[in-house]
Amino acid sequence: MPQGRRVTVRLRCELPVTSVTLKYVHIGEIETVSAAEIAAPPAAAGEGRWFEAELPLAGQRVRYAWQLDLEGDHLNFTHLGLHHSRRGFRGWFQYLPGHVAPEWAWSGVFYQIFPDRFRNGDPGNDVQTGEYVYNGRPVEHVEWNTPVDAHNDIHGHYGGDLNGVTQALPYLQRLGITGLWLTPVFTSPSNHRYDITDYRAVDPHLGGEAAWDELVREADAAGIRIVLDGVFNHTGDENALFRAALASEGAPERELFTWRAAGPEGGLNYHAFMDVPTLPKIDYGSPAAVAEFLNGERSVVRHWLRRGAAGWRLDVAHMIGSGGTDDDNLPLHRALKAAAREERPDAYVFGERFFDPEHALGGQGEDGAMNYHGFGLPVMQWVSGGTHFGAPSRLDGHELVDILHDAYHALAPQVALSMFNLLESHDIGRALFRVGGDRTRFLAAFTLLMGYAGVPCTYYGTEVGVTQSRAGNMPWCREPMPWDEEAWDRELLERVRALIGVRRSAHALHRGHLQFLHAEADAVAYLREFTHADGRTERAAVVASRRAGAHAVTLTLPDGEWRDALSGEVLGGEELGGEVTLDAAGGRILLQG
Ligand code: ARE
Ligand code: CA
Repeated sequence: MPQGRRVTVRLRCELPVTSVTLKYVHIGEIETVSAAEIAAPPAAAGEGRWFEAELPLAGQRVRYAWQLDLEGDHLNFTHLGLHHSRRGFRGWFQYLPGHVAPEWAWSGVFYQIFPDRFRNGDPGNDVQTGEYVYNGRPVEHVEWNTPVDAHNDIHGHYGGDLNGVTQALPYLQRLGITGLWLTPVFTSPSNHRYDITDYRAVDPHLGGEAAWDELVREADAAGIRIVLDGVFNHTGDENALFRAALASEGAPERELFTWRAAGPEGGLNYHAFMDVPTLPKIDYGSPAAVAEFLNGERSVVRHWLRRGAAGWRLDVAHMIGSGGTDDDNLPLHRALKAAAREERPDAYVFGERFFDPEHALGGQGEDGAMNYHGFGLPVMQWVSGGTHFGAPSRLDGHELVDILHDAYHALAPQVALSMFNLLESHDIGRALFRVGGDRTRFLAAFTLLMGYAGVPCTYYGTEVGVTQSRAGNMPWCREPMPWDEEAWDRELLERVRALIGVRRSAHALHRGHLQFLHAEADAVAYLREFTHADGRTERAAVVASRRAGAHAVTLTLPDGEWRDALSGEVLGGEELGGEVTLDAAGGRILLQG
């Protein structure tokens, strides 16, 4: 509850304390303020006395911890628990003053669509074989339901379009989806469209402007918002700006790209994403580039928010810059986000940051990041018991919890709740494939996803059982969605739908704090807890096993009655409280309050 430049923080404490002190970092020094004991708020349940203190808000990131004085003893309380030693600032709680989070996203569930592969709503707009040549090879039309093939990785177009997405809105709505992330939809030659020719036009092969407008209108009516993919590190090599820049050394467009000597054996004379010639790198040392794409009056960022998009996923966000360090790039990211917020005050902007996102997420920059390393990759690695990008792995539940704990606490809670959580995407292996098609193990991971802190996103087709024909990442993870319902795994679909429903209805899962409860080699559990201003607490406990068969797990839960979120079965009671033993196979979510 911010009040001017202070925020009130409260502590419920079951220890026999003599006094409680709030410690915080203020302009580099540790300051303290004593906490006052207050009456328990009206709806508070459970044991304990309540304390309250005013935390002054100086700087962009505030860090604090509690000191508890007991008879002859002092304890520190941080997110690492209770301990005697100070441990520097490790484990201190964080708060970002003035940070405005896109809270609408917290209570939603996203669905990722790769437009060429989701649904062909209008065969009339399909790319025809030989219609044009791209990067020296003619494009090909591929029949729906033909398995993906290496030979047309980039050139094979299945014909999916935005008309198809609009047609599928009732399906998505029934599944419980409230947000879509569409990989790029602007005019581009390849099937993935990360090589954009025209940033201000929806690809005619996806139905063009009319299909976009209709989709936005219908999605809005269905309570579904659309986040677009912003490819701002590079353009496509057929982009008019790049063509002009390439054509003459004197062209004004020249400064928008990054040039280098071609080298003795020839090769590219410009920098490109992963040296892929079709993806020339934009240079944000150029004010014209910043204005054109990010924050000019007519920038691409602004344009599509005006046209109805609800936010941006930033492709290779860490690369967007002028070739400098993360620090050099931060002002640019802040400017991008500020422009987005001017157009749409609740725009959700998150970066694809495959590796460490922490640096970028201290406030004012992106709201969150795709949570690969802090969630999806370790969870899938654990549940599949398999390899981690080719390297053998024996990650067990203890290590998984360590990784998740550190990643969660590296961020302020407002940011952690805005992380974009996912198990799979168009860039990595499909979740069902990685667990060898085992539904039980997949559902364990999916349950962890639906219960976790951050915005969950599921990848198209997984809900009906779409997997891969062979091992690897792209293009194998980009099979066309089957619309013949005979091919669907209905049982899986119903369970996924039910878990999405739990996510959407449980308040503790939207805003709750996260705390790990349990770890053993094959099982992990965490608690989500949210306390309202009146002291009423809502809780959810999430437990998952990576075994394909029954696995009895014993948890120690906060007192009170717990019910299984899916079956409604009551698991605790007055007399039980503490220990609960349950079968964690396939994952369980328990609710209280
Ligand atoms: C194409 C082919 C690939 C081929 C590649 C290289 O499909 O089979 O290996 O070319 O020649 C887009 C397309 C891709 C295309 C790529 C280049 O979607 O199909 O690949 O352009 O033409 C890393 C980055 C991460 C990036 C991925 C692709 O860290 O940011 O690589 N992701 C974004 C998008 C992509 C998109 C681009 C970037 C470019 O989401 O879809 O690619 O705009 C491990 C590694 C990571 C690696 C990750 C995934 O975790 O450690 O570094 O991510 O695997 O591969
Ligand atoms: Ca089509």
